[in-house]
Parts: sequence; C-alpha cells; structure tokens
Amino acid sequence: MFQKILYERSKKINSKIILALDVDPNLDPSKTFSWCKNLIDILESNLLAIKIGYPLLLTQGLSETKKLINYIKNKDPNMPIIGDFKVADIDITNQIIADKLSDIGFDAIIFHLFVGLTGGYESLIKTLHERKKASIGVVYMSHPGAEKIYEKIYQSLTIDAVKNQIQGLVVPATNPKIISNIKKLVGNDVFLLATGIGTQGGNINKTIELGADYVIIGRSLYLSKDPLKSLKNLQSN
Ligand code: BMP
Repeated sequence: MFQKILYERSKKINSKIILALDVDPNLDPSKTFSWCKNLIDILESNLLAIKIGYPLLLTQGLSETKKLINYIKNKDPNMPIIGDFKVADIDITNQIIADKLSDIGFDAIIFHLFVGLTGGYESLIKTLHERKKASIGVVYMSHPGAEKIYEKIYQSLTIDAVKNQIQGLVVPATNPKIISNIKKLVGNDVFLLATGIGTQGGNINKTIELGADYVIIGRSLYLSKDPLKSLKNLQSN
C-alpha cells in the first residue's frame, strides 16, 4: 500500500521531500519538457515522490505529461507520482476524473474534502482504491486566507476522512498548530503531506517534528540555480 511504499522509500533514500513539479512561469513553454527532465535528473535520487498538477499539465498538454511520467518511471520505476488536481465535484464527475487520471499513470490523487462525503468524495475514494491508487485529501490549506474557511471544519473533515479509509492528508506547514492537532486525530493510520515549505515560510524539520510525515516543495527547488544544494539546505535547516 502507498503508505508503506512512501515509508520504505523514505528510509532507503533518506529523504522526506516530494517535488511539486509546477512550472517556472518565465520559462518558454516549448522548453518545459527538457526543463522538467533536467530537474528530475538532478534531484531524482533525493526525491521521495513527484507531484504533478494543473500548471504542468496545462503548459505541456496531456501527451507530453504522459511522456514525462514514462520518462520518470523508466528512470526509476519505484518513483511515486502524485496527481494534484484537487478534485472537488459531485460523485460521478469525481469518478470520471479519478479514472482518467489513473489511466495517465498517477499513483495517487489529491482531492478536496470540503465537498463532503455523500455524493461527494465517498465514491472517489472507492474508485481510487479499486484502481489501486492512493487517496489523498486536502484538509487545511497553507495560504493566509485558509484559516477563515478551514478553522471551523478541519477537525470534522479529518475525522470523516479517516473513517472512510483515506490514506493521506495535505496539511499546512505554515500553520504548525494545525499539523499537531491533525496528527493527534489521525495517529499513524494516515500519512500527512505538508505544503508551504521554503517560499511560503515553512520549515522542514519543525514540520516533521510536529507530526507531518513528508513535505511537498516546489519553488524553493525548481526556481533555484542549484536545486540539489537548495534541497540539502532545506533539509538541514
Ligand atoms: P511551493 O513550494 O512553490 O510553495 O509549492 C507548493 C505546492 O503545494 C504547489 O504545487 C501548491 O499548489 C501546493 N499546495 C500548497 O501550496 N498549499 C496547499 O494548501 C495545498 C497545495 O497542494
């Protein structure tokens, strides 16, 4: 299962870092594929997983994204690829999206929990698990405006998601108290992926101490002139 895959890979490569492979907005879009390849070549052996979402898919299109996933899998068949499409719709639409994303080759899909269970994400989890894909829900976001929305609901979102066999949750590295509260609710049953490290202000080691299992990092790595050095610096601070 995905939790075990992440745990074992993390131990083996001694890294808890998931690369958010978004795009450099200043890059010529026709160079995106080679830019991604270069970044992957540099960082691959230090990456626990790679997260791909709308920025990359919409910049280079579906067939190039599939090609990139194949490139990654050829290089490292065990590299987990997480699809971050923050799916947030009614059940039938969610199921179609989950099916199509599974066909592309993603190993896990991120979706929103705020849509609620019944007629919302309940059947999405079912579809993903039937397809042997991991389910990851966003329980509290990392941006400043998140508090107003999530403060009142995140605990019940967490409890419902755990009851419904969710495998992972996205939590905010920018809001430490929330991570420890969520950790208390989920124990070791569910893995926590923290976003908001580096550019958004979060710190890897503090975030892990509070209970996050792994961290998702984008700009601090892909916009760096020396991504490997930046990765090592982020790990040691
Ligand atoms: P960066 O490290 O460049 O801030 O990127 C963070 C990544 O995590 C982006 O892909 C962003 O879409 C995603 N993310 C986030 O920043 N906050 C959330 O609450 C949820 C996310 O998925």
